[in-house]
Amino acid sequence: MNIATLPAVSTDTLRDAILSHLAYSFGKTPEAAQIEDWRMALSFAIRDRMVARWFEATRRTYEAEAKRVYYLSMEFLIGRLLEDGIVNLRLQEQARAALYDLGLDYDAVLADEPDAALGNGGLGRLAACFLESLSTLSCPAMGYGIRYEHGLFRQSFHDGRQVEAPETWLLQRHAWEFERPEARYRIGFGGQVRESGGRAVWTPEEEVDAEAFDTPIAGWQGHWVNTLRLWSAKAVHPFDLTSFNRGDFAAAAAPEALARTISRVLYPDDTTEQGKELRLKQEFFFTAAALRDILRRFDSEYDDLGRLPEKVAIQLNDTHPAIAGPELVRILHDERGIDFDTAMTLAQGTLNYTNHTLLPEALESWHEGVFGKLLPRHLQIVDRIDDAHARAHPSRGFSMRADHQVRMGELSFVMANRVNGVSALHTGLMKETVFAELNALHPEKIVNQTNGVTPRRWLLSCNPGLSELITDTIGDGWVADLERLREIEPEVEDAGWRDRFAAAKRANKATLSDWLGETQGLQVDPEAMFDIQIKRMHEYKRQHLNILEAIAHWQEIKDAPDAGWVPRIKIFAGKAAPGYAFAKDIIRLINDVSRVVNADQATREALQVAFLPNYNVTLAERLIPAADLSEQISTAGKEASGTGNMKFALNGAPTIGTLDGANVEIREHVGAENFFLFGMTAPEVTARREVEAHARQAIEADPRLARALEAVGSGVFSPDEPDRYAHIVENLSGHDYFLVASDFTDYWRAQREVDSAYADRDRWTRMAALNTARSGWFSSDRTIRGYMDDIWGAKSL
Ligand code: 26V
Repeated sequence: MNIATLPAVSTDTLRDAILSHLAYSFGKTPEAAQIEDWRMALSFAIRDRMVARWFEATRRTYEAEAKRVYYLSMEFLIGRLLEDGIVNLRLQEQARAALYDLGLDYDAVLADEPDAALGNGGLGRLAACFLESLSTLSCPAMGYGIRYEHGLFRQSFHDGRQVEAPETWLLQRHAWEFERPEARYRIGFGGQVRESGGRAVWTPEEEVDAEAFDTPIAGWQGHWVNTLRLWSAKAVHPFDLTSFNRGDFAAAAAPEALARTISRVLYPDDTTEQGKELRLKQEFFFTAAALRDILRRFDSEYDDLGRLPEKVAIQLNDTHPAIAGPELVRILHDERGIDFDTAMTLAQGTLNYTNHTLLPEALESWHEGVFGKLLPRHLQIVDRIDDAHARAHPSRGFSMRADHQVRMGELSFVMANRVNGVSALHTGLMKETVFAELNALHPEKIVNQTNGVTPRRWLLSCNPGLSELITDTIGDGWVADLERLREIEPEVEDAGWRDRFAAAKRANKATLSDWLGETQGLQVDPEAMFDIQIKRMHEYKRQHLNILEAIAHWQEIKDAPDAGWVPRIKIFAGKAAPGYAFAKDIIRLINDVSRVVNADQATREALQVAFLPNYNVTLAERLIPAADLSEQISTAGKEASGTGNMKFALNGAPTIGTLDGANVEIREHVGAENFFLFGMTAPEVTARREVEAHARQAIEADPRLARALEAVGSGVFSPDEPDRYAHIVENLSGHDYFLVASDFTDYWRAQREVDSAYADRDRWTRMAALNTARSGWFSSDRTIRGYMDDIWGAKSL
């Protein structure tokens, strides 16, 4: 069959394709097939429909000699891909009908797919949204990352405590990837650097192979398909026959096991940099393989390396691939013989760097001992880069090599053509704080690109009810042009339309409430307000502020159970880094509070609390469409952007939040009257920390806060171990770096405003609908256009 002429997809052709894959790709009859076989067969049938466009995109890119974009990221938090493929190829009706014909339930087949959880949180999910938008915008682009055998750990609770288990997504066959045994590069570590004929020659001591696995990423309507290329580590000599013949089977298999360690598991701590050698190995492994691949492709098209900046743009997603700077200089200078300064200039014209956090403990730096042992030549090159920069800027007061460290942020900044932050506030703070000095030297370098989310996954496919209403109202042009959601705004004045909007939300809440009943044993009234905070557990995100407010609220309800409370269910979900004890204690506290509060007959009509286990992309897709209220309550200045905040607003959940990250811009877009603002601003936070005993003061001034802390500290929620949370209370009444106590009173006030707004259901629906209508700017299509224009100089084909 000629792939260019794949038949148009009717239900019958799709059903035949599924049956054909079931037989010929998986060797199963329909009678013998398990749900996984059906899911694989359907996935292959869908994937087939992407392949022709994939080849076509490659051909057109070569033909146009277009500039290519390479997105290097340690993490791609993809989630499931089947529904994404079906929705983007617009095959939903056919797929549902074909499965129905085969006696199968569409939703059950989709639900069989494991999440590809190759990321920790915001940074990884952003990379996944960007890939989808790059394809939607027909931008010739490729993502590069690591094919972890184990993604982010699976979370469960024992007695309320987080327990981690390995994640095993690759135990099932992965439908979407193509193994490329021929795309293989040797990556070295350690060893020696010698001089030979005036050139440095690096002879690594240890070598592994990086083997490529390609996943096609189809954009909206499948017009364009880019590639996500993930590297898997393989032994150079997979098997030691001499050991095997000796009968030493463990030693025989050792090379393979050792090599595979590099791509075995995703590091689960996204906040504390521990300087682990294996992590640096992972970083160099995928970055070096990507650069080789990029240069091989460049060489196949052009013969002048001087054109690299004109034809290639490489984006470093945080500092994790920062070794790309020295590695590119090493290849150009040591291997290709270009003089050092020119090599450095070419690299600087090609690389760009996105910063995703200002938290000092998350900024990467490597001790020169570790760095030099693993990458001896790169350490020399970093020193030369640092020298060159110091010579060019004699007044410079910093070094990327201070305190025997290699500071990856400074290195990335110096090696980049453009450096960007991820929200207006964050970019401003970058200029004022961590990169103040570098910004003064290079005032044109830092630009802002406020994050966005893909509307295909985060509205069209996760919220079919609301999507249908929008499409009924304004047509489906909004899917590729999200700012057109503004066109629903006039309808918000129409009572009948508002009823339909409210009905869509209510239906989503009913679905979630059924699911909570079936899977979590929770009985929740869909009429109650669904108040949701879902994100990684971290002190700066202040899940403890939320639970303290819940406790105080519960205490007031107990004081006057019949006072006409607005019923709420507070839903939490999120993972804590395995070594982050405080974050884990907050999980346990929330679980303990939930047990006590949910068992209280006097208050349970008014308030329930739930912590859902194993937060992931799929759970987010389930929760966000059913949310009434979005909790975005970080200490101002700490959340670089947030992207969950955008997903909630888009799905018609107003925010209660601080002026932090992209909350600031969300509030500007949806209107201050449709956003529940509270808390100190970033400058007020800085000033407040200087106030002596600020937490004590705040607690003394607010009896509600005092009483809630008293309950936590005295064991109301942990009667079997009354002082279980003494250290939390001590933290919040003492140092309280994240200013939970100081923001509590205003948070409480804002929550009561939320109550009265929600009680007026028509007013609430109006606010919710205006959030949807005015969130179109937060599409990752807009963000990617910004990168294309301001950073990459790339064009849509
Ligand atoms: C940092 C580190 C530090 C070293 C160990 C491993 C590791 C892994 C990941 C990270 C990245 C943390 C930064 C991050 O995820 N930032 C989030 O980026 C989102 C997308 O821009 C943004 O919306 C969130 O506000 C920001 O916290």
